[in-house]
Amino acid sequence: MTITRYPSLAHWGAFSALVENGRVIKCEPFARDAAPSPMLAAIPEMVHSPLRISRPAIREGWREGRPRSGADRFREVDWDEALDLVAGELTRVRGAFGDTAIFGGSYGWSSAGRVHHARTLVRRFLFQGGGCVDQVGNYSWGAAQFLLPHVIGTYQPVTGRVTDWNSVVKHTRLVLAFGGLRLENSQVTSGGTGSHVLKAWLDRAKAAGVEFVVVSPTRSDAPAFLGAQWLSIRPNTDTALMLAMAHTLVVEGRHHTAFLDRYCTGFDVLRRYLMGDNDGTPKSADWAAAICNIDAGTIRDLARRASGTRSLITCSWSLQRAHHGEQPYWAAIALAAMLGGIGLPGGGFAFGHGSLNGVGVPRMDLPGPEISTPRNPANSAIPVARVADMLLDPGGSYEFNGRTAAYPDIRLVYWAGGNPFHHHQDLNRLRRAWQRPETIIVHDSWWTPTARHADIVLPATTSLERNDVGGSSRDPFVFAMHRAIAPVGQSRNDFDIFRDLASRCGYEEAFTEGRDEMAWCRSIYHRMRSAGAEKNVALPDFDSFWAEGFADLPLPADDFVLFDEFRRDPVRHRLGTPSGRIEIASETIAGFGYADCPPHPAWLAPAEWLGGASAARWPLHLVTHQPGDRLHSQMDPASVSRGHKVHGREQIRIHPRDAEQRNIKTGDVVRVFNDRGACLAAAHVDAALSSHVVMMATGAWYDPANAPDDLERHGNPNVLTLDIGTSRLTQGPSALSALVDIERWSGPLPPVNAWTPPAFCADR
Ligand SMILES: Nc1nc2c(c(=O)[nH]1)N[C@H]1C(S)=C(S)[C@@H](COP(=O)(O)OP(=O)(O)OC[C@H]3O[C@@H](n4cnc5c(=O)[nH]c(N)nc54)[C@H](O)[C@@H]3O)O[C@H]1N2
Ligand SMILES: Nc1nc2c(c(=O)[nH]1)N[C@H]1C(S)=C(S)[C@@H](COP(=O)(O)OP(=O)(O)OC[C@H]3O[C@@H](n4cnc5c(=O)[nH]c(N)nc54)[C@H](O)[C@@H]3O)O[C@H]1N2
Ligand SMILES: [Mo]
Repeated sequence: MTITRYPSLAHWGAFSALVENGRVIKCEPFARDAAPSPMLAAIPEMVHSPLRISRPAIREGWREGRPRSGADRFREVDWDEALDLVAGELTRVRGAFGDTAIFGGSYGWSSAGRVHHARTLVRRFLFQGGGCVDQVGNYSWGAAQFLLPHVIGTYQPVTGRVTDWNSVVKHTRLVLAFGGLRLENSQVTSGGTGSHVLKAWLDRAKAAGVEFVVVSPTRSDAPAFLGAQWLSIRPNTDTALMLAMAHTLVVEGRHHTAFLDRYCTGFDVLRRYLMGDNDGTPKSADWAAAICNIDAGTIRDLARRASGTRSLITCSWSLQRAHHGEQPYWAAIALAAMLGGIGLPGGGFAFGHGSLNGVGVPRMDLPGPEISTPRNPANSAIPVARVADMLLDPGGSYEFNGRTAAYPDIRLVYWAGGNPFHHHQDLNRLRRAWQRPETIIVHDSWWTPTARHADIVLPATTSLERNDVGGSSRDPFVFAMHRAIAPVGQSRNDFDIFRDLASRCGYEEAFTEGRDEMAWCRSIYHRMRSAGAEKNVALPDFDSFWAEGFADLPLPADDFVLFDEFRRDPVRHRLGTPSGRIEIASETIAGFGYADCPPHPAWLAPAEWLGGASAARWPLHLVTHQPGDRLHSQMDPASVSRGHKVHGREQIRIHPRDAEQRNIKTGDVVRVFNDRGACLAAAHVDAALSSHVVMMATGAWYDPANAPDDLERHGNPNVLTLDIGTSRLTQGPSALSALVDIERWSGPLPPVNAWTPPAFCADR
């Protein structure tokens, strides 16, 4: 049998799909990838998985209003019936309740291919049909996105454009990495990557003599070869540590007054707070030591080391995915300003070095390939992570970034390219909220937990079954993605599904703009090529690009240094803040009067943390990090991820002392629980953790047992996490603020059903 190779791309890397007899048998990494992701091995299994949705399906009991249990049977129907039904529901709901009765934010990563990017397509389709309620922000860096414009006039540094690794290797002497530099996370770039380079950059930095200090609840947040100093910190207390470093700088006269005077505003306000002028509490190293469990001498020493050399303060995105997540980011900027290195090569602050492969990678400043999203005529959107609040409280009011708004009354939910039963917090609450809408429509390729909780499920092709162009504004490559196999089952491309729906609703031409799949591939590539031409970057013509399988951008001539122009000329290159400067205190935020986001960086105790009152009852802080062996929930059923399950459960890491107290050993099945829920997991005793911290990866497919106990059997930690906004300013997710307890599971081990497709009822 002959084997044919097709170039393709996933968020975790570029590859060639090897196809034999109509099946993908292997994915070979892109030849120029320095460190390909092992996750490529999951693709053939997933493409041909028994969990593929093969036909459109309708949930039994939907019409009768029976609750969505996740265990309902489905009736398979043909495409015409399904599409008529969907078009009919959209028309009915728009007519009876208006466009804002449709929720189409559809948060989620979808595919790396940009023509077929499902979330872009569903929003485009719904916006053109009259609009819908959208979502703004994201779960990745939602708090930062709405805070940073007030402080530095832009949120560009969280999009990946930070002082680049070239500049760090050459100029930085000390990297202070809050939240660490986790190599596992660098397997991924949204929109894919041609080469995994974090390890190589860290090697070069190490060889250049750069020192690393990693502040984190686990030693494993820094790869061992880095020889980093590990400061074990209590989760969610980085702000106190940063403020105490700032306090040390002030009392020892080490802060850079010339920088603060010329480039910042509001330092006096922060200074008074640091000294305790108003509240009688100096934010000294001794004060912080009791909060973050790091001794005062170490804190003072760190401040001195950072001020005596070219230091870079970088924070992982995880720091702001917590209650009051604005504060560590604002405090990091204030601290970097006090150190005076902002705008100097290798100095200042950065976010996300180590959160994603593309962060800090030298790249020309050009957009990636993208399909455009039209305006939403319904002009309505909620902060992304407030979805359960919205569903539970129609008409209820909420505050967000200086505005007060009311939640819409949602009758129909449309989701394509995301998995809310993966990404949202407090899933038992989401499940209650999810019962409110009359109709839920989902496109996916697999029977995910979200698909099983939907009423109308439409099977989507995977990237291997269609032609596309992929890439990202954070990666120096753009990729041709060739259709490698025929659609599996009766799956169809999201694009074709929406085209046919748009046709039924009378706006096909607007949706397609007269283009078919290949015409869209050409069009988005040409847009990128023209943007390149304006900057004298010559990309090959489409046909050569398509035949070659990729194109790459030349390296930029200069190292990128965040805010170097502002540093050179703060008048000409004033920032986009009201003062044009870095706002260490913000009058705009002061004007909002939010007690949960004061007008300067401040220590605010999170709703749940180890120093709080509830820790007496729930003594362990649960940190939920990104999974090293899958992308969120994607590919969880494949062998790469499955191979790390123990007794079929996701692992939970626990400190030896905490394990011993509970008579728990590595390999034991445990129940992790709090007032919101409980899940099973397999214990892994790990001395590389801070004590009273337990850690679980996200992404095990949600597997709720039925009432009364709501036990989640597989190890999805989002049944335990807290579903509140970071603050009224940004309303980001607070996933990383959760307290739990844990005990050995002695009952019979229930089966995990999440990877078994639903039952189907016979055709009528
Ligand atoms: N506790 C906790 N929770 C978290 C986080 C955390 O740190 N802690 N992190 C959060 C973060 S940062 C993020 S970004 C989110 C991620 O949340 P999501 O992006 O929702 O997670 P994914 O599992 O990537 O879901 C993508 C879905 O799209 C489907 N899909 C892929 N390609 C296609 C396609 O071509 N067409 C269609 N129709 N569907 C497709 C996949 O099968 C999958 O079901 O999770 C968040 N949740
Ligand atoms: N393999 C793989 N890589 C991924 C993803 C994936 O699903 N799989 N997802 C991608 C996505 S969507 C995103 S947004 C990024 C997210 O990137 P991040 O948000 O940076 O990643 P996390 O894994 O959530 O957290 C990184 C580390 O932060 C530490 N941490 C948690 N809380 C605290 C705290 O309070 N203080 C300090 N100092 N440290 C803390 C934890 O020890 C954790 O290991 O990752 C991306 N990379
Ligand atoms: Mo994310």
